[in-house]
Amino acid sequence: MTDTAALAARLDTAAREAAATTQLTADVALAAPGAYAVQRALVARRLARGERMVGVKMGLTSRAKMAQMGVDEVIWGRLTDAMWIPDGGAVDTAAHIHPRVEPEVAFLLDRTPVVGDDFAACVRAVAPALELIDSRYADFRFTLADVIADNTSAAGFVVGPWRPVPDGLDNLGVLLEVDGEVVQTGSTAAILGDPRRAFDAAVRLAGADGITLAPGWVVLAGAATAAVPLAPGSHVRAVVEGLGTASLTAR
Ligand code: 0L1
Ligand code: MG
Repeated sequence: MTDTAALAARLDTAAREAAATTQLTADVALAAPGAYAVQRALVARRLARGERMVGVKMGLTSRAKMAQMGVDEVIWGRLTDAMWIPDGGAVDTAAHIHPRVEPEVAFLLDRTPVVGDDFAACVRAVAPALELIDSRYADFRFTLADVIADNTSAAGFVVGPWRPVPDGLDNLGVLLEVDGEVVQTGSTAAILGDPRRAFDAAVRLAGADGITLAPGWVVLAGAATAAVPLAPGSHVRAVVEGLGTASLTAR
């Protein structure tokens, strides 16, 4: 087994057994290109088990998360159908290591975009969304290369009702509620200043890795607030001004 395959297998096992592993970078030298190769191999294992790609997610899209990681570029990960949680659906917390949720905005692609394409010409609809993240590393601690290899902590996502793209997306109020209590407030401005920039980044970064974004795929634009831990029994709802809500219940 190559290093890349072995590292992907290690992260895959950690996710499937809900048992944290140590950072890959504690054992091997890894920079972003090698880390994306591990991510590709990691998701290839899921695809070999019958999952299919349904989109991509952008990560570290807020200035706060970028500063925390000491980077000035967003990262991206792959979404498969097995990660798609129906709106209002249930998440088994025992199937994850230390799951967290964050409110996001999702885009539905109408056609395959190329770099420089106009957002409005390529995106058919927009929706409020929740991302379930679960680092496969102990204590949710990692370097940039580690988190890229770990498919940018992607574990699941909920998409609320799709609606036509409104005129302005750059400053919509966002709430994250747990059991009816507001636990985080933010704005879509936290997503790269305007979540439409996440679409541009998705096209550029996934395209550079040979990924063709397909009509019907979802782009998760990034978090509008900090993520919060997902506790068993809790009901979580993202509310995005003018777009509606997306929710899940944790078991
Ligand atoms: O979706 C995200 O922004 C998460 C990116 C990875 C960092 C984290 O797990 O918080
Ligand atoms: Mg996210």
